[in-house]
Amino acid sequence: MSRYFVWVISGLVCATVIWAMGAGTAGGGSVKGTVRLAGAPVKPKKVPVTIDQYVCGKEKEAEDVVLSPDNGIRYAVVSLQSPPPGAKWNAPLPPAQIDQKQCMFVPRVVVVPAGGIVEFLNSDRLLHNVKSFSKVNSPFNKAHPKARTISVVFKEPEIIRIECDLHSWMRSWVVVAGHPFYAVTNDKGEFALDNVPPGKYTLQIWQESLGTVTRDVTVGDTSAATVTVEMTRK
Ligand SMILES: [Cu+2]
Repeated sequence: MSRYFVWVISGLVCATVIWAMGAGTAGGGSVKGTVRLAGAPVKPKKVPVTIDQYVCGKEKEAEDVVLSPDNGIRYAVVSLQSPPPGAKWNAPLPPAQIDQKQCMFVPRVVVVPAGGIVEFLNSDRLLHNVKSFSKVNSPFNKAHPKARTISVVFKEPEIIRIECDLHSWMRSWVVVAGHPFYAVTNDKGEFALDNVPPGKYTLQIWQESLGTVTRDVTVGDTSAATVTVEMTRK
């Protein structure tokens, strides 16, 4: 293994650790919790596929709300509405990646810091297209042949919908964050924000089709503030 390779790998590891730690602030507690859909479990919606079935298949999960068996919501974005003073990243982060696999964007949601890069990949053996519905950042619309990587810099904080014009069901979201205290819920609906300085905060929870809810939390010196947030269909 070359020295250069080792250097690159250790750089990536450091950057990942810094991201997880919410760089730029000293120590503190954490906020952990679960985001759930209120009410009875809901069956996932399917979307029929009418073109390119040889790659895309015959139907797709709509993924407008992705739930665990007990209604934990995946891909909700949890953040501190007002970050602690001085919160910032100390080092550049590796690019986030959104792949296109069997005519779905994977993952559905990524978070990047303002000024960060998203690499759009295409693992499918057909042409896709990446179209952004940005309002604050510059919008773009690019043809995306197979195996090509399209790198995009997102300068300003914004939640941006990404679609493919060729396959109407394809959708993903780039969340451009203005500070490090952001988390995306996992497949059980769980999240964690670590190294939050003690104090009172308002959590903001956003999900693409359920909207935004807020929740006040108090973070102590060492213990974790634990919250369960319920969202409802409108
Ligand atoms: Cu497509």
